Amino acid sequence: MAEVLTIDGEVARPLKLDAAELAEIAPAYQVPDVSVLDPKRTGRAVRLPGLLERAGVREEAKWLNLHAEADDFHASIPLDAVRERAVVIYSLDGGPLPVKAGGPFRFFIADHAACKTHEIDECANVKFVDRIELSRERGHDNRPHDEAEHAALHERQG
Ligand SMILES: Nc1nc2c(c(=O)[nH]1)N[C@H]1C(S)=C(S)[C@@H](COP(=O)(O)O)O[C@H]1N2
Ligand SMILES: [Mo]
Repeated sequence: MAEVLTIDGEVARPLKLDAAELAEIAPAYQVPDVSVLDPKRTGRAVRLPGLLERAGVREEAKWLNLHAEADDFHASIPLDAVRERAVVIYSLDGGPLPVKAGGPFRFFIADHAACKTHEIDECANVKFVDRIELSRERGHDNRPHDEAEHAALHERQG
């Protein structure tokens, strides 16, 4: 089964898109090389507004809930704060984005703050994201919230 990214919640048209369908989103929303956003990152990405437009995001949507079923990691962030600078990285060198790069889909916020310094921090760059859920209220978030938890998470990630 192809890997798909679900976009649902406060949207007119819930979507399930695979990498090929993400690549078909209008060129204006494509970022062919994410290193332009962060020199340490590679791959092809699509800007968040391209996804929101396809899904028909509702006015009431205020929070973006990023879910990674693979390792049960979740972040809930205010939509307006990231709308114009968030992307989903979905491909590398013409193939799928590898798991070791956070694939098949990786949420990425340009100019994110350092870990735990803000709601919009590096920890919200959710790897293996399989569902982007729009909501009116803040949703489930299990990002590490103290130094020890965070160190333990990074230890597990290697
Ligand atoms: N699915 C998932 N995404 C995740 C994490 C995680 O444990 N699981 N860790 C987060 C944290 S705490 C950080 S700081 C960044 C690290 O991303 P990097 O390994 O690409 O630098 O990924 C974030 N995304
Ligand atoms: Mo982090």
